Amino acid sequence: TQKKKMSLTGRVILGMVLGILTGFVIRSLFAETSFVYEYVVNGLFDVGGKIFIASLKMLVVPLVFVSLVCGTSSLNDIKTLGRLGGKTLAFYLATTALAITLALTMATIFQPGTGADLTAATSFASKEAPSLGDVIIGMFPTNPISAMAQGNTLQIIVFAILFGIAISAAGKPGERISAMFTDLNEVIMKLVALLMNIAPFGVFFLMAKLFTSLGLDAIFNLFEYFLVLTATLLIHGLVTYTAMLKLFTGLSPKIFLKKMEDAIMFAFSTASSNATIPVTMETATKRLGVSNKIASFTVPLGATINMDGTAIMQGVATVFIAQAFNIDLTMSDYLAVIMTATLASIGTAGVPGVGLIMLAMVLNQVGLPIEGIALIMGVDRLLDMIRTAVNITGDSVVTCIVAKSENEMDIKRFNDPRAGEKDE
Ligand code: DAS
Repeated sequence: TQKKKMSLTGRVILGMVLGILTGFVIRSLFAETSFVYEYVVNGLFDVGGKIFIASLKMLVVPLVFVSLVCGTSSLNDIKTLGRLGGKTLAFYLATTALAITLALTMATIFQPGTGADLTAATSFASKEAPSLGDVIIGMFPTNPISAMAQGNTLQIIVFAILFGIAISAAGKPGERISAMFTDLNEVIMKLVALLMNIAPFGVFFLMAKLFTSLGLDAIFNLFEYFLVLTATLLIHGLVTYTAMLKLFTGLSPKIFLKKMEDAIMFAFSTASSNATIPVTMETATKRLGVSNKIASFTVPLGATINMDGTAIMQGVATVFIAQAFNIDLTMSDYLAVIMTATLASIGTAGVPGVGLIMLAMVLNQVGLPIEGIALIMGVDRLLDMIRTAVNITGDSVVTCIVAKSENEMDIKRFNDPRAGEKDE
């Protein structure tokens, strides 16, 4: 008999661990000018990692569009759509506000910035926070093809919803188009499954490259910031989400977290909620048992507007920077931070490092020096990876809550530990 092969999750973990070790070994054995860096680190690892990220991103636009058209064309009335949208938005905003409040509380209690050393100050450009009006106007595409070409998720979502509604209203022609989209969706999901097979290698390349250059020394200098932030991210990921899932759905948080493994690892190694959309979608529909109708809407929307981990970083970082510069924050500053960070996260795509740019807006809002960002930039990459994992876990919790409340969840599938697992 044939020996059973390792599951995909097992292989991805293996790729990640081997990658991290390889990175460390290369870093300690070879000089940056050596041929190993030239051909292996900046050659093989770089190329392999970039191809992996590109292949994930390649799937995002067709997947979001096709699955959402399928989802909305099977909703037979606008009322359902409105209710679904309202509920999803309310949960996304509430979890983000909760996340940032937790972050502000933790940072105020543990004071990571008191006595911090301010030597790193360099200049950092800030952008104005967009107004809510601009964000809403920006959601409507003038040209759907250009929205797709630019990968503007919110605009794609709006177009797909309108297109889906038109399909369900168009009678016979609508039915034919709808059948075609259903088939197309199957094919794209198959493509996701195929590409997941290269993930262990992709993750290996990304980790190996990153860990040859990751400034771990910086972590020692900013140890308290790092610790408070990581602890807050973990508390939110493990306690807040678990409690919410239990409270609103009665489902087992343990099964939920176990099934999230792949998506969490993808988010961690790519540091991009957007690039992780295909995996989050697969996890939600195939493993957690959420219907495509719900997941096709909540997952891409969440990857774009719901960033709890990022909000947590911004909360802790704001208090840290205020403490480091000896500036007192008032209660209204705290409220301003909660508002700005929650609003700024809408309309900003889930890509690596974007949280730092948004942080500049938050600092601006409460009059803190933008240079503060330079203090924490050195450790941001690793934290970006952790907070992205929290971001997509938040999207998935809300996805389950909305699905359960709409009776769009296959509980049997959720509870089946093998559902959707690939170990061929
Ligand atoms: N990396 C992010 C994400 O994709 C956002 C951030 O920079 O915080 O979720």
